[in-house]
Amino acid sequence: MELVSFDLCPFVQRSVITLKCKDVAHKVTYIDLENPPEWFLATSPLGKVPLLKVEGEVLFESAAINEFIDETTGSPLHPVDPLRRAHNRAWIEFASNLIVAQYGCMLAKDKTTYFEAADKRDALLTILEAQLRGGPYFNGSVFALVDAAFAPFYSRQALTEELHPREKLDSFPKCKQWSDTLLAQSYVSSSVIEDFPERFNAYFVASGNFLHNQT
Ligand SMILES: N[C@@H](CCC(=O)N[C@@H](CS)C(=O)NCC(=O)O)C(=O)O
Repeated sequence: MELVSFDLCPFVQRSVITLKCKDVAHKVTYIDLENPPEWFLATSPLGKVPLLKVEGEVLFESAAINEFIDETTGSPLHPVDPLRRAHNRAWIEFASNLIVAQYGCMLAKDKTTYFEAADKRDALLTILEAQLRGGPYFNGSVFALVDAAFAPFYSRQALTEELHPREKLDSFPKCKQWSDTLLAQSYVSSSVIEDFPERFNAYFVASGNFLHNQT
């Protein structure tokens, strides 16, 4: 399997986590999303990463890619019970909304915009916190695809929490505990490029955002 990636993309990270967790041999091809190659534009229906090239097909959308990886390798990470599986799918979509809300905080150029974006993200975290039960994973004792979908949010939050008190998960203790569990897994910690913190910070410093450029 070949995963087409942009090195800071949280959606690609979901698939890397799934591939690593299931010990699936794979290759990652990085592209520059600001200067995408022609072959990428010709094969990616929405012009987005991740893509998964497999058996002569090109799959897109991280949720679909992850389900394919899960169904064709090892024992399933998605719940077997249809009701629970549908429930998890819905929360995977929720995770995408949370990642977009997080990106809004990271892109905000001034304090007012940042606080508005942080309010939107925290409103989602409040809903998520109320949903979580005993842990340590979303469904209980076993890591699932839904955990892979949220882990990239926590990887980035662990970097931004040093920048502003509002970035800390202190008001969301169950999310914090879940984050600690996920980030301690080797298939999560190794799912980003080696110099991820440096590349991540450099990208947002250069964007002129509020969080990385507070004076
Ligand atoms: N819903 C998609 C979102 C993927 C996505 O937004 N990828 C970003 C990079 S993190 C992208 O490729 N953006 C390029 C663009 O929008 O032009 C998924 O889950 O795979």
